[in-house]
Amino acid sequence: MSSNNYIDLRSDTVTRPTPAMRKAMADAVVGDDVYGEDPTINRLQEKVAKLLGKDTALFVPSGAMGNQIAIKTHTQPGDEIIAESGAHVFNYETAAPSFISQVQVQTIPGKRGVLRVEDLVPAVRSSAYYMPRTSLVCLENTHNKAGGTIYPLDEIKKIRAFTHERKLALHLDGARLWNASVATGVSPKEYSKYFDSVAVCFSKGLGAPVGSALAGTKEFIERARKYRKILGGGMRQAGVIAAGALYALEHHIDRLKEDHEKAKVFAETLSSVNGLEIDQEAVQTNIIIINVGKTGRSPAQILEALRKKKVLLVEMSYTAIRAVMHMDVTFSQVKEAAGIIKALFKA
Ligand code: TLP
Repeated sequence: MSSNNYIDLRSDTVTRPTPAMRKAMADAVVGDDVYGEDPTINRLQEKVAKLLGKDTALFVPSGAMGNQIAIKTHTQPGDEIIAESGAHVFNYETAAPSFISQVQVQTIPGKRGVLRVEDLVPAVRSSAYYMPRTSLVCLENTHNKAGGTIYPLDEIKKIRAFTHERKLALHLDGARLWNASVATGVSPKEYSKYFDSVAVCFSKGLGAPVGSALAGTKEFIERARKYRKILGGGMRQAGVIAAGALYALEHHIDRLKEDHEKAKVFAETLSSVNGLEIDQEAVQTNIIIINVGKTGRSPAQILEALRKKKVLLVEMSYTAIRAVMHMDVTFSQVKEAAGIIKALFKA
């Protein structure tokens, strides 16, 4: 349950470990992972590699670190990478591609977060010496800023064929890949098959307190391990947190469908509210983006009014706010929150 009687829908990152997860963490067998000797981390990495069908995986403290290590490992300074305009790697990782990897990001607006191969073809630079070298394409599944939208597998396959032909690396920000998989029935392994590297998170919908992983070939992960150390992500007896991630993978994937149902209920309740606009077709998993541009109130004003009623949402853009469903809110809290928002716009 959310603390202080707030219904906290700011993110699926706000969950607290369950008693059973805490027990698994307390009981974890640990060792020094900088020596590769933490059995729980090794078990987690093996499990993730298997789930994603990759040679190997690397435990990292955060999703941002997983993505940024991937970008660093795939590129050289002065390169250009391509991402959708709303991509997390571009918008919410504090300009890390330029700060850490010294690459620039070419962004292309997609439809509901999805870039098609036709969008990529003209974006890849020619080999003229004065052009940046395009070296990497990053996709996001599910797509956060677009509202938890799912990348169609057919489009991923086409993009893979294209990037392969043009010798570009393809990275997946799969922070919420589990949500995409539960919603479509397409396995994480099938989604991952088309990517050179995949970053996944355990601390979003799966409810673990900390942790993400980056998966790829043995050679790729060996180089990535060096960058993890450079960035300060070489941890010691971190099996304590890896145990939470393992517990999450073993127990919390299937239940994501409940969060998707909550999102539908929430979005439908708000569909007829004056001034609020929700792209119902974009509500495919656990995120709802509400456009408030026509309410005459700013996101900040709306969020403040909701906070007073003990409902927390977050600003997503100049005209939009976001609600995210997760395991620490009940169906009745979700209905209550939707009712409070509805009431706010009746007056
Ligand atoms: N996203 C957070 C915020 O940064 C917006 C959230 O509350 O949704 N990729 C995607 C698609 C993400 O949504 C996030 C987190 C990350 C990467 C970064 O993960 P962390 O926060 O673990 O670095």
